[in-house]
Amino acid sequence: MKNLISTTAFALVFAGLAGAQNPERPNVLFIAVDDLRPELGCYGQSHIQSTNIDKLAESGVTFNRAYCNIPVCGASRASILSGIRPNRTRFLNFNCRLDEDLPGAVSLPMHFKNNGYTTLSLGKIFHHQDDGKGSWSETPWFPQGDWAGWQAYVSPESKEQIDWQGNEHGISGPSFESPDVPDHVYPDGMIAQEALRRLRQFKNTDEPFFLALGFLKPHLPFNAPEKYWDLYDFEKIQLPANMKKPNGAPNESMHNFGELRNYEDVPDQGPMDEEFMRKLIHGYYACVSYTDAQVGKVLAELERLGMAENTIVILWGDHGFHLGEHDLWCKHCNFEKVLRTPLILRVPGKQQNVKTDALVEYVDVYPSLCELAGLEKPFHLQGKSFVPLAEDPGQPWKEEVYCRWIRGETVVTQTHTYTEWFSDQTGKVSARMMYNLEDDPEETVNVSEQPENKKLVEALSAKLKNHIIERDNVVIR
Ligand SMILES: [Ca+2]
Repeated sequence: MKNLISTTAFALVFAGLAGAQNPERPNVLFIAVDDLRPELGCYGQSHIQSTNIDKLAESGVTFNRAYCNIPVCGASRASILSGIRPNRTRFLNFNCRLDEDLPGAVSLPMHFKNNGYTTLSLGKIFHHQDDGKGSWSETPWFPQGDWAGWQAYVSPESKEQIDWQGNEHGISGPSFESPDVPDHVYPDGMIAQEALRRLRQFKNTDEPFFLALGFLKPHLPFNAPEKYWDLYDFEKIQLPANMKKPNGAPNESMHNFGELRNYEDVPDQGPMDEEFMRKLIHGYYACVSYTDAQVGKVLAELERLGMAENTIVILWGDHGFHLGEHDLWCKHCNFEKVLRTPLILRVPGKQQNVKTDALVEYVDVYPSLCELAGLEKPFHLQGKSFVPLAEDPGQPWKEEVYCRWIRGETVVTQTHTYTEWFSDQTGKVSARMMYNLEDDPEETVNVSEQPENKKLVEALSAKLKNHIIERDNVVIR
């Protein structure tokens, strides 16, 4: 711990001087979207209406192969905000705390604050509002309303169905609703309103800002104003083509999507009927379009105020999401649909409408933003800045990125994804799976046991072992 504090203090003093000598320090608009998967217009999905995020992508860089390091809200956020990888002892689940798992770590917003930025958190940034102590210039702001907590039900019919006892995840109500209400009745509309108010205030201040907006949708329950449901024709909404466990996949790869089953209208076990599943997909799409509209309001105001040319914008989803693929829903596993995420970066003055297939991961966000703002990178960071990709998106980049979930460790390369599960008792590998993303992008056949893949499996297994040693040996306390 002493090492961390003393070295960081030196880095901060140095970075502070560097920042003070540069009056044109760019602002940062840091937009987190909860449970957003890369099913957006800018990712080639024409059936989703995401015109505002698409417009952002047209003016920046879209990362086609971005990966979260752990597919669950709290842990993914703790990792991205600390620049430190999750491992077998830290950042384990939805309710983890950075302040408990890595006390003393200098978070991304704290680093900006220490370098003269005004840092604000609106909505869901850290999973717990009071986590990341010292990160923000003000107490994090979270919308309040008469809509039953963060799950935010507004229709009387929904409220009647709520089980107010709930559990650790919150109260239990229906999995979606579609009332005819204005945007600002729900939290995300309120977050956008507050963001507009804050941007107008920033217009008249000299200090640069790091404004973090954490939109709650499309996280369950899929509650959005009716007009966003009306953007889609229910009759045209289809179930995914691949709704089966992959051939030869180990049982460790599957789960019972308890997060969804916790809702009152979802059976605790067994299959859901087809129409209901299509309704869930419809709801997810509606929520994506609702959040997209809120993002659009904020970006339009940034433009109107003349601040877009001095503001870096980064938009990210905290992990991917299953909508029935592999007979799975939600996150919490090691498949591509859950590990791969949307990531868009806009840097004023840089190339526009850039797409890159380079492999990047969420520990790379912290060093990237440091580089863009001209701040020293704290020594504890485990990622690599992806800023050079904004200039030259096709250059050779990382050969692999790493993700993990509970006992499953995954390495992703340009062509394959390989996962090993280890036993809690012995610590040894108990199961594995591999998919060839070029031949089988939907991950339908586990090819880890095919004799012709023996050498590749050995090579990827060795990479995982080395990665785990390197990841766990970094001095962070
Ligand atoms: Ca999430």
